[in-house]
Amino acid sequence: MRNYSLLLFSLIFVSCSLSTNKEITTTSHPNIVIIYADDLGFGDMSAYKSGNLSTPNMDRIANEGIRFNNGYATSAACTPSRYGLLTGMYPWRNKNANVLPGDAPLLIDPKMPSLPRMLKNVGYETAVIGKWHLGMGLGDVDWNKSVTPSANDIGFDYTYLMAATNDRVPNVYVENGNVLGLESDDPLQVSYKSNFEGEPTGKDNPELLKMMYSHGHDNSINNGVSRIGYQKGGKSAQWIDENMADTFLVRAQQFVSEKRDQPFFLFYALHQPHVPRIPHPRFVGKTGMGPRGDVIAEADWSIGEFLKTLEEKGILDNTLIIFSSDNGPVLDDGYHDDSVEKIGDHTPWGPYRGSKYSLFNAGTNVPFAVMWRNEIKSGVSNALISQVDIYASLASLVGQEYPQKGDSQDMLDVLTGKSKVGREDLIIDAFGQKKAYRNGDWLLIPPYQGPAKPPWGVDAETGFSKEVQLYNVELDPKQINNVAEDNKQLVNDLLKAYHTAIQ
Ligand code: NG6
Ligand code: CA
Repeated sequence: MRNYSLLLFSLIFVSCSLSTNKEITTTSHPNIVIIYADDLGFGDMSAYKSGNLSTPNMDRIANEGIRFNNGYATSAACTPSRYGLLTGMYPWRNKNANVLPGDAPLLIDPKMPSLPRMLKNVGYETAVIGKWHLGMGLGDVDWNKSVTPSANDIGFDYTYLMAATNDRVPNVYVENGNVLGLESDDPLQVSYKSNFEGEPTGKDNPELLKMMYSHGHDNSINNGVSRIGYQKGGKSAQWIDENMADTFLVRAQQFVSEKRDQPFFLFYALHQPHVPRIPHPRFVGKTGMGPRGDVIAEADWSIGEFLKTLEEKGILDNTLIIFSSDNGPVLDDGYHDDSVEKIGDHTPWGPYRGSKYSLFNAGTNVPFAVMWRNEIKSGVSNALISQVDIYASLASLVGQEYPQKGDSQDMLDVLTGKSKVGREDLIIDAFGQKKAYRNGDWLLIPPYQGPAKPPWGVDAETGFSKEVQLYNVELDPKQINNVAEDNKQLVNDLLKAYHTAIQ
């Protein structure tokens, strides 16, 4: 009798755990991967057929899934867009959500709603690998100790990060809050105020540079490239830019291979084509467009290898992959890297006006594609969608709700191609948190006092003007005709709607 009960108990136990596993691996809980490029323009991805580069692996995501023509980053710069993506909240609601220095404290309050924590709470294993740029620690970080709070405190189980950008110190990898490869007799020091005595800089020691800066970027030197900010020591931990793509790829492959039997969420945050653009020698000269083109080829290859791993592990079909970029493209962003000289006829901004840092359309209308072979039929969508919607949409997928009134809208049916009706409107912002409003085909830029170009020397248009601007992005993608003057009533209506939307 006793044995019989034991058997019954074991059977119930086994079938319960099986059914739990089954529930978790069905269509409601696919693996989720966000592959996020850094400064990749609409026209840089060949699936959009508006530039000269070839990106077959990025295109595969679009061709086997859905290519969004009106997919937006929340901002024309990195930190704010990442903030919007991970919190479901427009970044301009937080006055600190601007491009951060490499020693900034963690920007996302661990008490805020966060995409990784929402997924973790329903059983996902979560990881972020690659560029972070959302701060870590509480300020005044001691890089020689465990840095906390960090990405691990907002819901990521595993984190392998570049703290800020590839052009900002510290130039080290931080794994779960710990700088990798440090030696105790050579501590790492970082400052954004002044140099450490005796340390070379790009400004004073240009003879040590393998790539010359064009504006900014003349502080501490690592791997023959001067950066923004000062650092001393930690030599054994300093990264080699040429190996960065492989370094992140291997971790990403390892994570999905290890976690293949359970639902996982990976935020794979590529560092390309942000400056300094330094591809592995395997990719040098691949595109004839200089380093900017070559690092895009390298990013594309990395995506291909990553997809291959998912395929080999038998999990590609049930992995929902979102591919996008944190902001629009830029050519010379601070280094002489031939990005201007070798651009030829290529149009990183696609058919649009603007770039990174711009309220014009190309600043935020970025590559956006979603693939999930088990569930999504391939196609093209013109629905208006923002990266801020990813939170609520994925919450809806896994049976959760966005926990408070946020900006994120549930676009699950749009993401999966069941609906072509996207958002009615959205807000974008450019540097200094200046906002613009897209509603239908209209892009409204309210009047601003700010400069027409960012003040630090980059060749970009902010889109700021003292006059109100109204463009029909569909009919006039180059945003040549400001039709505000001829459509006063419409401008008033849109301004009213804009003011309601930013409440
Ligand atoms: C700017 C940098 C630029 C880039 C950008 C952030 C200078 C002169 N320019 O301040 O090179 O690093 O910040 O880019 O310092 S982002 O994609 O991470 O937002
Ligand atoms: Ca960026």
